[in-house]
Amino acid sequence: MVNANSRQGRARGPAPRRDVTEVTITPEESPDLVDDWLDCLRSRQTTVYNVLRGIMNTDDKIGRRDFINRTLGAAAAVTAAPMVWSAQRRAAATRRRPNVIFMYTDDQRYDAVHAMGSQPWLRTPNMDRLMTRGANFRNSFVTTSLCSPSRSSLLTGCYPHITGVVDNLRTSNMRDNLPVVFPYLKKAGYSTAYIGKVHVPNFSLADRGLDFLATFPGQGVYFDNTFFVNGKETPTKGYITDHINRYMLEFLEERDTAKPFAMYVGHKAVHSGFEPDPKYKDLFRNEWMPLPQTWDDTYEGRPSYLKERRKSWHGLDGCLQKFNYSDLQRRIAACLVSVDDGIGQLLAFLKKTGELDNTIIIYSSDNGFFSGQHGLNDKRAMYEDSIRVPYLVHCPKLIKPGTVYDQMVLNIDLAPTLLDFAGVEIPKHMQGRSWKPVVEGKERAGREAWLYEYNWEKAYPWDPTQFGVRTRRYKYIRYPDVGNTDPQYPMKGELPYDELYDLQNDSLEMRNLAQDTASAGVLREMKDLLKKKMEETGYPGGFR
Ligand SMILES: [Ca+2]
Repeated sequence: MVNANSRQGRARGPAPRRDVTEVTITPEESPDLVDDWLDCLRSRQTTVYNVLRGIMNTDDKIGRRDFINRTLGAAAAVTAAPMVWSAQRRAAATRRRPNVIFMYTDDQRYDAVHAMGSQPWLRTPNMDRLMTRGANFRNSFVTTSLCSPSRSSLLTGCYPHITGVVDNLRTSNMRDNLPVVFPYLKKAGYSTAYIGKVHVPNFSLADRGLDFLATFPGQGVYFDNTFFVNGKETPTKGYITDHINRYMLEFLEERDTAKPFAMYVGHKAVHSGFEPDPKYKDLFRNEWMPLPQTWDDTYEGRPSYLKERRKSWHGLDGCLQKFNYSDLQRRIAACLVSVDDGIGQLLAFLKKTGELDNTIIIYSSDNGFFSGQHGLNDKRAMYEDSIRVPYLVHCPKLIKPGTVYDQMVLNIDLAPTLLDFAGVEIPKHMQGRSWKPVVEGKERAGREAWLYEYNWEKAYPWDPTQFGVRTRRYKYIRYPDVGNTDPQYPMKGELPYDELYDLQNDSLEMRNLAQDTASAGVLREMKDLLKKKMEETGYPGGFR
């Protein structure tokens, strides 16, 4: 196997070269950063808050990049745990460890799997196999419903305000010395690979503990995409999903079979502009796609930005100037067929090599998606369609066919979960928690509540900055007054603004209870819970 620790395609300019295979960040390395970080948390400085809400004021005393590097560097410095493995321990543990695969799409709705029943026109027989022969985590969420921030969490197990990737923009930087999951797995004896889309701005997976890396900068293109395979520029002809599937199989064929393997597969599909393989493009042409129940939402008692967003590129009155609704759904369905083909190839390969029983396959998406629900398109907002993702787990050795889990799992849980299954001690700086105890039947309740964050993006200015907390029953969304003077910032004069939903009695989130006097007690509790979660996760600036 060739080594991936070499030049790799990068989104922009030369990224710093640093071998993080050893994964050692200690307070001794950067004592000043520790002090900075703690000072920030103590003082809740306005400047600090301004930086992390995604707005760079020109009169800030320190630059955004500098701030993130300094403070977040300190966060990891305080908590990162060194790993110590004896050769004997490693060899013994390696023999019984499962292979782990994380495959994810881009912008796939949580219910865009045929076997889930809500979109019966879909043709996803292999996703269906993962679900019916494995498990469906039906309460799976992302802590930011946006590509790059969520992807940074999937790689590190940390919230976006810790990874530094607070939005999709090129000014948003992954902190260079925050470890991703691969060096831990490699050090534990795993053969490691990443295939496909990464899409984290100014970030490269080269030198980050991978034995095989076949990727491309940014979004890539659906046809004739240029990959960088272990640093080598490699043009391709044809459909991107087929090439991602091919590289996946190439890694599996060529890896060191004496070791267990860990592999991420990141698909470009089913991201806009939804371009299917020509051989599948007419597959659904006779399908009639019903409009979702909340299509005609009038947003009564709800934040005013929704009406504006409906008219934008991220709302149906804007988006459907280009796509008609049924055509949009047909395109998405056709893109998923190629992804599903790859799952079929993967299952067949693992069956052939006798590894299927001891391989954990996790299938998900980087964020959810509005497909007309609430009159919206795209993601970002904290409503269920946007924050829920599919989460299928297949491993015959561990999971009985058709298992359904109701425990809430998050994108930040992935990295710690993979390490847990690999027998690696979970580093303290990772903020997610392993769901291995859930699968083992040791944790019936799961987490009680979790923090959501979204930072305003100037490029798509309809959604304001928002924080939120979701419990099993309730959801509270806070649109803070961040003092943004940009003319495009939404809801001026209405901020701060609260939303509260009782998901048990209003699963479609149509009735905002924030002004309901009978719900005042719940609102107060949820607000306190949000403050607590922001503190626990080190959100600089805290609640506003
Ligand atoms: Ca995405």
